[in-house]
Amino acid sequence: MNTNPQPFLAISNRLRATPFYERVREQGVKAFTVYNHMLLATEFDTLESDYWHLCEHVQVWDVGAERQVDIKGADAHKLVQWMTPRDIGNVSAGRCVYVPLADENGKLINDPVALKHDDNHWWLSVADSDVLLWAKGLAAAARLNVVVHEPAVWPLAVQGPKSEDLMAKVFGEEVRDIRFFRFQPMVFNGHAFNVARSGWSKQGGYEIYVDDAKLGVELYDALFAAGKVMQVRAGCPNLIERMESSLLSFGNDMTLDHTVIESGLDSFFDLQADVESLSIDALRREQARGPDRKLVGLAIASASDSIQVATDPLSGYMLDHTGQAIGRLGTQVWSPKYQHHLVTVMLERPFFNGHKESVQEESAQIAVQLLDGSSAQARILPLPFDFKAAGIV
Ligand code: THG
Repeated sequence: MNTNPQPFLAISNRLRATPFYERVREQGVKAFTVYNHMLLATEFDTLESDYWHLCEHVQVWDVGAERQVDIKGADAHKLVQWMTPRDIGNVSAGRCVYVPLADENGKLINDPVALKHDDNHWWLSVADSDVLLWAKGLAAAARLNVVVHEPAVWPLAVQGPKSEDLMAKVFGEEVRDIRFFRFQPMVFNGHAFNVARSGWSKQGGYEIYVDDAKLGVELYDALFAAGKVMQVRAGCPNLIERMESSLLSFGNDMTLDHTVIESGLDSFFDLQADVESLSIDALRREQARGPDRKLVGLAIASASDSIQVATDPLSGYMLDHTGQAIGRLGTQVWSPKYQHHLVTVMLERPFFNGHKESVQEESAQIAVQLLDGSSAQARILPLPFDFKAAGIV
């Protein structure tokens, strides 16, 4: 086996820093990933202690890698609707909306949160793929009256059960009135930042769209000063928490190769709505015939917190106990809360009958291969995980 020390990431200017990079380093970041050509922290103390802290206290996350694709002009609404099969006709200004973006075959491009400033001005707060280029290409080819660019904006997330109290100390009591997936300007040191009730955890929280680097660092420091009594810590999207909360990660759980329906993202909207969208016809055809694969959850009961499912190293597909590939592995992690190993997998059609109902059957089980050569029974569960319905809690 490999006895070399863990290789490290050579950081150059192509991996753009955020205004908070020095702070995050000082605060002891242990690992980064690359996201939208930027550094995104993945761990501070240990995955599990970061997780418990997030569930109990409050964390400030530098999620500046969640880039904004700014779309402005008379055709802005038209372009955003063209990119997503979700009907955005009724979205009002000041609202956030989760919008899968898909191509003419219904395959995913990205799964951003869209923020509507007004009819002629939208932000797509994107996951890890080059939506900027896709949007510019569509706009240029269709000769749309829009300007598409990536503004100097770095989201800062404040997440955890004490996030509301911390935000109220820094921005005033008014932040308590911001409802889920709404945003509004909130003033700090004389500058209005857009603040949304959102974030990539289910522990509650906000996202501040920092559009001034210098003031952003002052805000960062103010959050840590005010949060001291609440045991605030620097944090980041946490693998354990986001799996327990069934928050999907584009590139991990689903990719450019998978459709909106295969990824289960059609559950967020109605495919029958009348929309001018690039992917809608392909998606309706796929819905009628049933998808070829389906993203599902697996739960493996285990006494050990260190089991790992095996994959074929070339395809990345999980294997059943006979060595047969069952579907592409998404994510796997041990859940300390549910005492199960949680997995996402893009299960191929032979292993489900193409309809949602079949994977909801209580009895659906599959024997999967583990890294140590043994096998384990995995329960197939629909996403989002419902641990109560599954009898796990
Ligand atoms: N916040 C912002 N930008 C982002 C993310 C974010 N860009 C990248 C990535 N995360 C985009 N992906 C998601 C996935 C899920 C959610 C948000 C962004 C999410 N989902 C909720 C859920 O699944 O219950 C709510 C969805 C809804 O009600 O519509 O929040 O986190 N700025």
